[in-house]
Amino acid sequence: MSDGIGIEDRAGYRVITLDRPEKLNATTAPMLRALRAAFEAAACDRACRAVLLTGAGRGFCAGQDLGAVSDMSDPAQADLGALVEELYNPLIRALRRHPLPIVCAVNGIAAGAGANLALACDIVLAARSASFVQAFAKIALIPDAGGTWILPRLVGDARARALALLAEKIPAEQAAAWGMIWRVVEDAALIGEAEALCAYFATQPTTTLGLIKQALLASSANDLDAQLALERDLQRAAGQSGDYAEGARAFLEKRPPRFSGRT
Ligand code: T3D
Repeated sequence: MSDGIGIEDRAGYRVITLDRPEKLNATTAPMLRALRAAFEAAACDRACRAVLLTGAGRGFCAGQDLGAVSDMSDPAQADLGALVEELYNPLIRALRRHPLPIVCAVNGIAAGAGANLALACDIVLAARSASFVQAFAKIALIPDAGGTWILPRLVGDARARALALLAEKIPAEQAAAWGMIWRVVEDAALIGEAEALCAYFATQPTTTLGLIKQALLASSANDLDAQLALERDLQRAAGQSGDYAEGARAFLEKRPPRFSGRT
């Protein structure tokens, strides 16, 4: 464990665990820096082909540690914008632009920036007992960590508005029914299912999965023509990979493909 996170290597993937269970893994500056560094290191490690993010204890993440925000006595001096710019924005960018699939196992409450950290991952599984809350308005803040960008895209404008303005806790099943997350899993099965997903990704065409993420990220800003042009360019890159040759060959030979990952 270092700076409130744990890092563990498995065969073909890495598990990153938010590890301040006594505070429901509320984030501090060292923790956010360590988290970003861990994701950057995973991106550079050729043996790592997926990342699993989860939380220790009964919560996933309660957002910013409100006790760690410096001077609450003089709000006029506080610059939360600087904190967001230094710590949260680079982390969310790093997740969305990460070349590897990121699976998030939400094991309990995901609140504030903790909720949006989970939603920035590629595939979000949540324990049946987990819940999500855009807690910000309850403390007179706005949703950050990409919340105002990703929520309307995931659940539509009407639900995003209610979630942000009311700051009501919603259960995992509701989140899945609204398309906010991929799937709800029984509590006892959560980690096993998330690990199985990462183990599956560790056998897949990693570079191409990164290109798929790149295309999906760009689609939110592109018009159709720009997106079609991007698909052309990325497909050219995918088509020149050894993994495409292997995938097509394996199909024709009626056998499972053996993807090398980063070719
Ligand atoms: O710097 C900035 O502020 C800008 C960036 C903002 C990003 C944000 O994330 S703002 C939103 C911050 N998060 C919140 O407002 C959520 C606060 N927490 C809660 O509302 C509740 O704790 C939960 C709904 C998440 C869970 O409730 P419950 O009843 O299951 O647990 P609890 O008893 O409230 O919490 C357990 C412990 O964790 C408790 O500590 P204690 O009393 O046992 O020593 C509680 O104080 C601590 N804790 C929970 N959340 C935070 C926290 N400590 C510090 N910061 C927290 N965010």
